[in-house]
Amino acid sequence: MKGKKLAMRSAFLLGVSMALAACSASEHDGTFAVPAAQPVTAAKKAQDRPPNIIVILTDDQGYADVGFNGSTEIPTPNIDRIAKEGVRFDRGYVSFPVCGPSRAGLLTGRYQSRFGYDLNASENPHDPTAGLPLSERTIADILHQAGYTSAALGKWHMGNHDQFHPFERGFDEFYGFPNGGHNYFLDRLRNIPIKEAKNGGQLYESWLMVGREQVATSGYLTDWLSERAVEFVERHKEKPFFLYLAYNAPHTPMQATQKYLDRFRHIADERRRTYAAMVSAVDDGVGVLLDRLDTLGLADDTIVFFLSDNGGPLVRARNGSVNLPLRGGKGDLFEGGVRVPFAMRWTGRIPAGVNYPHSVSSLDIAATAAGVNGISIPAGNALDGVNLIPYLTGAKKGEAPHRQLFWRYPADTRDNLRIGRRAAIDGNDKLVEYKRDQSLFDLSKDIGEQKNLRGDRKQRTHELDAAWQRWNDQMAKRSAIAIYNEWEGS
Ligand SMILES: [Ca+2]
Repeated sequence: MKGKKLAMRSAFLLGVSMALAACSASEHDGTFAVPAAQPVTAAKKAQDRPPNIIVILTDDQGYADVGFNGSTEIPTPNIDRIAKEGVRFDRGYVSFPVCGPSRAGLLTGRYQSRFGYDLNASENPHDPTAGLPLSERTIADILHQAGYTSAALGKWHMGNHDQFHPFERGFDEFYGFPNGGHNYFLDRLRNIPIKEAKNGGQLYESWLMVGREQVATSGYLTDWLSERAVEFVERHKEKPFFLYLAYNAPHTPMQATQKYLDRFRHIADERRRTYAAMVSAVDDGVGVLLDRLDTLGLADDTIVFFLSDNGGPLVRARNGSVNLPLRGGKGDLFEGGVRVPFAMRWTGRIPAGVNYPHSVSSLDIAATAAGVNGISIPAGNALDGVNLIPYLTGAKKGEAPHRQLFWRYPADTRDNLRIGRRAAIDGNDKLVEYKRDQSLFDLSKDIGEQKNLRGDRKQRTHELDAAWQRWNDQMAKRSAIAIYNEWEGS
């Protein structure tokens, strides 16, 4: 029986690899071609007003589990529209391989290590140090000065204390939950005030928040969030808006409605089947949202990002995701932990149907939002990302947005100098260190990080190590937050 299971698993993995190989040979051939006909009218129209910005973030979705990265088992035609009508990032990275720090980086546009957010924060609702430090500004804060209306939908995870509420961080509307995850069947939730929650399980079961209030809701969480997203866009169609649509799908618990499960009867493994259903529900929501942008005539005026907050988990919180051909998953600094499905669309302004070969980062989202509005950032909150638009379509086309990217993952302590794992990318070369064991990989030839070149390229290994040390010297030496294992309810 076990042998048969393994054989099936191998056949499945081979299928994924073949699908990816086929994909890279045809649709994504590495070229960066600008379509001949740029719709000038659309470009002109878009310049008349600041663009709306939508960030669609999924939670723990595998690199291989979107159509635009080659998945045929889980069709995502609507998410794929973003890549087809815009840019698929071949090397799209997040700044950390688990939820909290990754989101802290994305929302601020800064390496979260700069402000000591190096691990998931404690979920203690009474701890004023358990969340995104108040010294930091979010994308919503940045866009507020340009007159945007902003909404946070879904998973917040930037602190359960009142002072970390999205309304205190630049957002005007909030529909979701403040902690790091949630149950999906809304009719089964309970009236547990966040402040009275004794543990993570109670937070997962608590009523959702609308604004600052917790209210009874019904339906399926993913659908509910998609409906709120469409309503928000409808209500704010006349003026620039920022929508941060942070689905908690397909993060555990594995819960899907029959409507979505029925699409995947052919998947024998129950976890994988439920995962596929949860991704499919997100895809339906993305479809409704993109359709609404079309009907409202806003597609040309709206930048849409899609990405996952980290790689698919293969061990803890395993959800049935696949990151192949990447090595590792959530929690790893191998590509499977930090290289995610990532696409961007700005119809008429950036090229369409392009496979972008250079490294980009989730840190670039805030910088792009600031850049398209000409907003300058105070030195104390200087961004680590770059405005991607000139790289995709303007004077910097052909240049790489980032020569280098860095990661660090401390041991489970507030001492950030006790590094458990770290990584640096410089061009195609990547240094990865686990417990002082270093590896050097050439990502241009070895996407799966199988061949350690450290022995052959000692000088290069040393250069990346030194670059990482220089970066690390600028980062916080101590955690500025209470960390996840410091609450008795963890
Ligand atoms: Ca996550």
